Amino acid sequence: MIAVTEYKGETVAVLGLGRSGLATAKALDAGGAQVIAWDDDPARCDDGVAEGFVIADPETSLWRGAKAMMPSPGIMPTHSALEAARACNMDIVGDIALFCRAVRTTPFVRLVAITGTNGKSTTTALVNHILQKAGVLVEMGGNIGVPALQLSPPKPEKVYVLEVSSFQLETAGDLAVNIAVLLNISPDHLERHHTLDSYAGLKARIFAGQSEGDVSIIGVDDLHGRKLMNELKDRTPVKLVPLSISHDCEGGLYVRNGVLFDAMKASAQAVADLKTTRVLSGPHNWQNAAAAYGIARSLGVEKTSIVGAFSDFSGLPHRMEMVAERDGVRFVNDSKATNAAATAQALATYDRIFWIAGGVTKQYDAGVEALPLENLVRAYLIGEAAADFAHQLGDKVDHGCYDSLADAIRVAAHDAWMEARSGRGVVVVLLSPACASYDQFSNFEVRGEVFRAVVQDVMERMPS
Ligand code: UMA
Repeated sequence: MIAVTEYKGETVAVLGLGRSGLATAKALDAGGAQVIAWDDDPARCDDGVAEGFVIADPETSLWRGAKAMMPSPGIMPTHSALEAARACNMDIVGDIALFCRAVRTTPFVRLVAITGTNGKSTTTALVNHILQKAGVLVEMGGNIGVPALQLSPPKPEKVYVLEVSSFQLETAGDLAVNIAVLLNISPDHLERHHTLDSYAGLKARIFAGQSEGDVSIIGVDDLHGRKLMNELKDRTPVKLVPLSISHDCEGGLYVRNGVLFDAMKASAQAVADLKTTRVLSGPHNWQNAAAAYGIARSLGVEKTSIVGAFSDFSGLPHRMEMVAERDGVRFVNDSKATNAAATAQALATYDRIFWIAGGVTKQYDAGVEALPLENLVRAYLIGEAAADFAHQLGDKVDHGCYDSLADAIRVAAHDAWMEARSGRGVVVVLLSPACASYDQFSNFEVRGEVFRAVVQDVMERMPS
């Protein structure tokens, strides 16, 4: 745990006592602050009491006396306690800002922050893997699941790799990290950020506070990335590294036909054929690999060491995770694909796909009609979105609607095994919902676990 000392002797208010809220409360308490806390879920307040924190309703005067408020990332900016804090000019500071300010005081600590709509977890995990293999003292955290303030204390030369979400960027202030990465921007979380422009504006905060000697890596394959690159070009002393998987980039990193080129310092040099790697072979991962390469090179890791680490990176759960393969049928869990852009990547990666999709659609997504449907053999539709997806697929793709994920998996597995008998190579049963999970599951992780368990059950019941 990191002790946050900047509020020593002051009263501070922690709003939300989930993973990041509890870690924040403990870090502030360890640094000598008087912590008052609240969660709208009484069970979480009980967790706070068990940890020894003072629990007080934000409506009480105790909160008005606080020096600062620390809201959890999942709490909407319109929450009444946040509105009240803004009304009385209270500082509102998120855990990522507290973390960066606390660890930066240790000499030679280096901070890497990664954001983007898709791929940020994979990139974060890949950087962590590369640095570990290169013998660098490294730890990763943030949106990837381990609250930043729960990481272990800083040591000179230690590298912290943070995945940072748009929610966290709302309260991150000037992060001033050594290396900041924006992978891509496509519509997501607009129920909270309202417009794509405001979402993109938040994402751009990843670069806030950077100065000479720092590095900004910017994915320029979408309009917002390109716009940001142009804006920063003439007004930052930071080293700007454009990154593309669609065109060659002078002074940057790019992937052409699966081959990663490094043009950061000198003329472009081919450094790795990503197509030959086990996990990073699909186009969506080329962007992640290129960004991870740029980060590791900027930290002084040798090219050969980075390329070696690409080969044995095992990927992340719920992101195009191969969970089983038998008799020509591969089962892939891509439960993390909660929006159309993420699913589009998965559909472009495999050839003959038995596709399980559905859940709660994001209103602003273009819809399944806009997805690359040419590799689909059949679609198995579930959840709230099933009827709408069925309507959109029409007679373009054979499809059926199912009551549960388990039903969809069983029928898809049967159909896929029938198809695999044709002997034309591996077919894929792919869970890539293009939807949020909360009509059927508490989160995408639970949905992915159910997929794994049902696939396991189907395999066990198969005659050998
Ligand atoms: N709560 C309230 N009032 C509200 C809303 C929530 O009191 O109006 C309370 C809940 O009762 C709960 C707590 O706040 O006890 C939950 O806080 P939270 O939603 O911020 O969840 P944490 O457990 O603290 O997890 C957060 C991130 N969650 C979100 O951003 C929604 C986790 O990202 C992150 O891994 C974790 O901190 C550690 O840094 C998850 C996520 O879904 C993976 N992120 C989104 C995404 O990737 O798309 C952004």
